[in-house]
Amino acid sequence: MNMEYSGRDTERTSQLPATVDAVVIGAGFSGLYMLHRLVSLGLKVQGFEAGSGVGGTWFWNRYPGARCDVESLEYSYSFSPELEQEWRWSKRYSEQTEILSYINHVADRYDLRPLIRFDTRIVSQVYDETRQMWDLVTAQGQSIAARFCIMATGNLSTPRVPDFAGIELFEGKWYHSALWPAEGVDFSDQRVALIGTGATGVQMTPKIAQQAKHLTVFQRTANFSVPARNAVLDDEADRTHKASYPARRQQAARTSFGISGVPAPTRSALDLSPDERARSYEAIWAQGGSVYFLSTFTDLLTSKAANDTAVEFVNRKIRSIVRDPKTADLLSPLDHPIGTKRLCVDTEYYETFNRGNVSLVDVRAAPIEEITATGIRTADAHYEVDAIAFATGFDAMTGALREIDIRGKGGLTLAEKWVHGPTTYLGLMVAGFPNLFVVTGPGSPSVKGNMVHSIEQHVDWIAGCIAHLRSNHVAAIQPQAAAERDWVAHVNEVADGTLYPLADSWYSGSNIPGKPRVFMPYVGGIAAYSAICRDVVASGYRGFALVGDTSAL
Ligand code: N01
Repeated sequence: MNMEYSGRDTERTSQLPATVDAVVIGAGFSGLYMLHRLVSLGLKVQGFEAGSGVGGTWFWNRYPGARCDVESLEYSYSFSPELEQEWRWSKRYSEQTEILSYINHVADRYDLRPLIRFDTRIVSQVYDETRQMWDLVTAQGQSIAARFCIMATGNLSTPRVPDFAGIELFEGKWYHSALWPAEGVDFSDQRVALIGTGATGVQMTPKIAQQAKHLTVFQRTANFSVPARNAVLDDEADRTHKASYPARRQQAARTSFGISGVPAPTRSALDLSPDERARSYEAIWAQGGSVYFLSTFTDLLTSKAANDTAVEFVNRKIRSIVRDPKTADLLSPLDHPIGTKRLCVDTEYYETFNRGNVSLVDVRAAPIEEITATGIRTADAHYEVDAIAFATGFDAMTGALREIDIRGKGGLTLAEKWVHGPTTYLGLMVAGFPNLFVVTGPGSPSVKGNMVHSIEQHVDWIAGCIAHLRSNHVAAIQPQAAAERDWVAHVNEVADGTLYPLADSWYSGSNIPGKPRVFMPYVGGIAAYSAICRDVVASGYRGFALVGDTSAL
């Protein structure tokens, strides 16, 4: 196998503590903040991270063009006013290297690194009902016990490398976007194939095209993309934003997406004349950004007729940018309402198809049949390439949890419990798995908004819950089965009131053959969700069973 990456599955060998109060798995945005909160509460904690450094998503996804599509002043921690003020973002949307530097800065500033065992995967996690403790084992067989386990394992952290026939015969190099070599890849003078046109492929395309001799993009499904309009963050914009940071964070918490500064829509797309509507879309297109675009009107994600107006606008834009009409047609999505799959944000994606060294291949019409020693064979042609970049996505939301052999009460595995799809209460906990918390799990808004905002909200909730249990000498908390059932029904009911179920996407597991089709994120909005979480606490952890007395242990 020629896939190149570094930092996986090696382990430091020094002894682990036999027992800690809490284990935190994952050292991305979630894991780091969770560690910080638990240490502040006085808990003895141990963090684990499969990679050789902190950063999670931003550690692994080093592909060309990787950057966040939420503005950096929003996509950053709010827990520390000092941190907010001292960090200076250089761009409206920061690139991966800058976000990774920020996360490293946070790890050092709060002295979190010594708490983390790097290069270490947890492979098994078993709940002992007698001791009311979790027993965990690492890939190399080291053990540790903890009362609380916090899964900060991420929503998009299990890369999906398709098992194309013949891949082992390929004589060039191939790479997956989420396992990209830390030292980068030089595609100069190479013929490169890019497979996948989701958010990742859309970011990679212009960057690889600038370097490669020729880039062939293999597209199965066209995706909508809107321009980022990325720009240098000037001193004035930085100062203004930072001067009102607390108010902005509070405003973000009152929105659906957890982002401040996006005007709340007030009108239906259907209330305007075609000319007025076109002017609104043009203004938002010029401003850039996906959340802005989807906030143009109140009903873009709930009314098919309203959504169709946005589809028509973007498809018209594509045809105005891409000179070859056949390529423009192929790039125009027809199979899903805009925004029901992740709306991509790009820098010159469509423009890139006007370059002489870029071609687009429709692998829906003629699917990829095999990878050969020298290229890619589709149903109707063979494409000679020197390198392949896979932007084929992830086993999202449940993949990282299912990779670990997690066994709760009665020996039930999480994989068995979730055989028909994930079930959680609030996306935070699973019935039958006491003291196991999931940060931004299935059933929470997570990927449907500003991840860092959602992460902080979850971590604060979990920290508050653990503090409550400890001060009341409660040994364990878990959801009641009925509360979990009701929450899953509510998540589905809310999704069914929108257009989201009309798309095949990783939101519903449909990108992974055999994965149960269940719409996983909660799309009721961050503000509504946070209010429910607060209310559950205020009503004495409604829907949870709190059991056992630690003073007797
Ligand atoms: O993955 P995807 P992604 N043959 O699953 C194609 C976040 N993110 O890594 O649609 C041919 O969206 C597949 O085709 P199809 C963001 O949340 C954020 O791009 O299944 N093609 C699709 O085109 C995002 O949604 C940022 O027909 C195959 C692509 O691979 C999430 O990560 C940037 C194939 C996979 O698209 C995942 O995005 C990047 C096959 N056998 C990512 N198998 C920002 O913040 C798969 N495909 C900006």
